[in-house]
Amino acid sequence: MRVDIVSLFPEFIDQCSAFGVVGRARERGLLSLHGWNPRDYATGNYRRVDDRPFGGGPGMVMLIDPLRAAIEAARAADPAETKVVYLSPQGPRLTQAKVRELAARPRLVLLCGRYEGIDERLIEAEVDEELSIGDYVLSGGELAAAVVVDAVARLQEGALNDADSATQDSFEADGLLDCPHYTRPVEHALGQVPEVLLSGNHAEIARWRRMESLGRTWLRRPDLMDEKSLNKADRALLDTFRSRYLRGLDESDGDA
Ligand code: 9D3
Repeated sequence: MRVDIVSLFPEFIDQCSAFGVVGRARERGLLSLHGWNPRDYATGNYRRVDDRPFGGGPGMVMLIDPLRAAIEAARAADPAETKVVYLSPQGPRLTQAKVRELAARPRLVLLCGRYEGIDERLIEAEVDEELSIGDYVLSGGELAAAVVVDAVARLQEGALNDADSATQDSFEADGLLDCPHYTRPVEHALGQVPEVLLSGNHAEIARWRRMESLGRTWLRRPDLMDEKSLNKADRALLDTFRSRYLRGLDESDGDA
């Protein structure tokens, strides 16, 4: 997959994608990143990329023409059809479903804003989709673009090694949170590893992990869970988790 990034700081996303799974995907040729800096397409002695907002107010607005030239250069670099995604606080929030959709495309142009934002006419003319990464204020779209690049890169066929376990991930399997993980040593001053994980009984271990995933999702992210759509086995596991959890709460009440 090819991702073109239009940004005043294209090196930033490059650096964000140099390590780990994403770095390896790039080394393996599964992902290529190309930066396009609107500054390089700005004209005049000052190479301006922004100006003051009509109507007044604080901050600056990115100019249409340098951005448009950079987007057109990015489009022209590869004939495959491309979608232009503008990372912006006004977009719907990025989800794993959207990540899967973007990851399946041959290429993508990511547009990053700085300052107060981009002239609305450029957005209307060139942008296919806006995406936010969450309800907090960043100082520009670059970190959000790096998030998109990371999330789509690891879904490229061959990007993950067996050890990276794409399908066991929360969200990717069935939208549940992950179960807890443990490694050596078995006994530690901070506590011991749950007995079941040492049992060698793989069916029991799978059941325990499923129960923990269900239980944690119920406790921490009930918004992700539709209990009515759980099958019988999952409902039974969640009931077991709940009764153990409630008993645990009882005990701590008793101690107090
Ligand atoms: C303080 C500035 N705000 C005035 C009400 C508006 C504003 C403009 C530009 C807020 C943030 C930004 C820059 N943010 C992004 O470019 C951005 C972003 C974000 O801030 N949060 C979550 N997702 C994203 S994607 C791009």
